[in-house]
Amino acid sequence: MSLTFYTAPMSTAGITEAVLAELQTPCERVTLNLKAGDTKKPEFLKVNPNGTVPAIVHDGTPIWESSAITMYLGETFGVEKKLYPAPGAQRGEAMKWIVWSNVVLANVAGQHAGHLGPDHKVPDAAKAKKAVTDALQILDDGLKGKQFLLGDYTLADTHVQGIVGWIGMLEIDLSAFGNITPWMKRIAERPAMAAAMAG
Ligand SMILES: N[C@@H](CCC(=O)N[C@@H](CS)C(=O)NCC(=O)O)C(=O)O
Repeated sequence: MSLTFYTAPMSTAGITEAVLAELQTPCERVTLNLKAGDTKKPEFLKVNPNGTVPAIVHDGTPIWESSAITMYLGETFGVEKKLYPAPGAQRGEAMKWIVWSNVVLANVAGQHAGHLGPDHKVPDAAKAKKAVTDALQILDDGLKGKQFLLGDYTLADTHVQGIVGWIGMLEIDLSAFGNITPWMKRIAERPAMAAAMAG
């Protein structure tokens, strides 16, 4: 088995870093320097033509998009370890949260992030921020009465918390969400997460 992981510090690849830490799957790590333009170099564009991290190559097959990587690593290495559901309704729920966090949550957060900094006072900044808090409310409601998204901890939690952690750095008060805040704390206390953060 060969698994290569293309990563960069302080990037979306942190999600895959956490997923691999949970799975304890050995891999060869290639750390790229975003500022030096490593993701746009021809040798990396052969792996990921989008020029973004994370990307993995498993036994010769390149896979990009963090949500696809989480689901692929989960189904390949996580089922026996009880970190990812077997095919069925629970698998569907895991996929729902993982894809939603990239397609909906990260998207509205990205639009809101565009309003921060010098352009902070643009007219629809309040609307952009509300789109983020509305999406976070969906997550908060999904966590109601549960320790984790599917009840027990899965890689869906690992993935979604990565996006929420980023949102916490975008002038959004996560403490306003009564279920998200303790959920983030429970995840941060996991040894694999501590290791991923330190790594
Ligand atoms: N939707 C992609 C987003 C990946 C992405 O935008 N990665 C950024 C870092 S956070 C990147 O590699 N940018 C290229 C660069 O800055 O050179 C995913 O979830 O994997």
